[in-house]
Amino acid sequence: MAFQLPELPFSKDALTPFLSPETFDYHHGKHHAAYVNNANGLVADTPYDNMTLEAVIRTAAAEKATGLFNNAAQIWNHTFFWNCMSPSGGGAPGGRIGELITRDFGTFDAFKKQFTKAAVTLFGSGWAWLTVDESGSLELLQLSNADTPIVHNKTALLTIDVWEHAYYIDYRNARPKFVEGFWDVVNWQHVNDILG
Ligand code: MN3
Repeated sequence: MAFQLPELPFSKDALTPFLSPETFDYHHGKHHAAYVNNANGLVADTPYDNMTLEAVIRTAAAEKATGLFNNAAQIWNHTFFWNCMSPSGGGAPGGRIGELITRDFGTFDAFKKQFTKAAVTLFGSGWAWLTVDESGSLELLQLSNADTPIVHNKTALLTIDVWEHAYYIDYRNARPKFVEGFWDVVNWQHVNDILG
């Protein structure tokens, strides 16, 4: 079963001016697509061939199959990232995630500052994540390159891609401006759906 590039959950002009259609042409149409094509090439005619994407990620990590892990994890991370944004998103969260953020970070502003800092200060390429562990505690993670909460036994709730390819077309080198704009599109409904 070959992996497929998922459709974006919004039209590629839906998040303008935060992100331009050109960014999605490259980020989804070329980068995400390349991870799908690379992973399909690497699993073909191997024992990985019939595994789910999450099983490929866990197994490749355990077997130190670095090339496959990187491409498979990047498929999953990008699909998750698209679902973290919505043209009707932004603002302060309600529902369960609103309650958990208040419980674990004190205020939404305090959470926003810490998540922003994790995203802005991550050195090199990677992802900032909000996760929840088995005990139900929220935790921020800075993960480099393709690393993913799946192999850290955390459930992903929210992420921002801070690889340069995520923002260079619209913001050049100004990662902090990109991260600032993210708050206007955060899809809190998606986070609450995960929490059930
Ligand atoms: Mn990316």
